[in-house]
Amino acid sequence: MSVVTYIGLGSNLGDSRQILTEAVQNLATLGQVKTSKLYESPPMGPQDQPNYLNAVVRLETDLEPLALLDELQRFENESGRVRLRRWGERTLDLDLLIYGQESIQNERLTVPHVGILERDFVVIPLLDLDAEMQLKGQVLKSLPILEHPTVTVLDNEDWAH
Ligand code: A4P
Ligand code: MG
Repeated sequence: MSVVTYIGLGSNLGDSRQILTEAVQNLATLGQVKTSKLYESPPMGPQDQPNYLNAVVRLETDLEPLALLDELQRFENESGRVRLRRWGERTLDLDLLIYGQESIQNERLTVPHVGILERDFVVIPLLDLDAEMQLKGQVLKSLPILEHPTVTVLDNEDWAH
């Protein structure tokens, strides 16, 4: 039985566009994928780091949550992941944002991912993939953070092809 999941992609070190393109190709080995537009966003957290490229992928997969997390972490490591500090610069960050309708809480995984509703660089690409999406009883397109977005669009949904 396949489940609809959403994966958040971020990079602000190295050739971020190439790194995210390869991440989409890797995710496509796990099931059917659809990509959001490609965005640039100012850093959340320490400000003395480069802007991020961000996107979200909708992935339909048969993998269980922890098996999916294993794959995401393998892709991070294979991209030569460098991560210097919490909320700091990194070559590739893959977050499991949403897994079907499930709420998951264990030592390796919190789903839905914490902070989705406060991060326009996550909410805006999610809305590309599902304009009517709701999460934790919130209609995403009505969130106040969308009134003054900090992200800019770099490319349309075809960016990874
Ligand atoms: N983990 C728990 N739940 C999840 C989940 N749903 N998906 C655990 C993925 N991992 C999850 O992750 C640390 C641990 O979280 C993992 O071992 C996993 O078991 P990490 O990626 O090594 O740590 P991190 O990313 O440095 O920390 P954190 O708190 O996950 O940071 P975020 O929330 O990922 O934020 N600014 C902009 N503009 N764009 C960004 O993309 N990203 C970050 C990182 C900071 N600032 C940003 C951006
Ligand atoms: Mg992370």
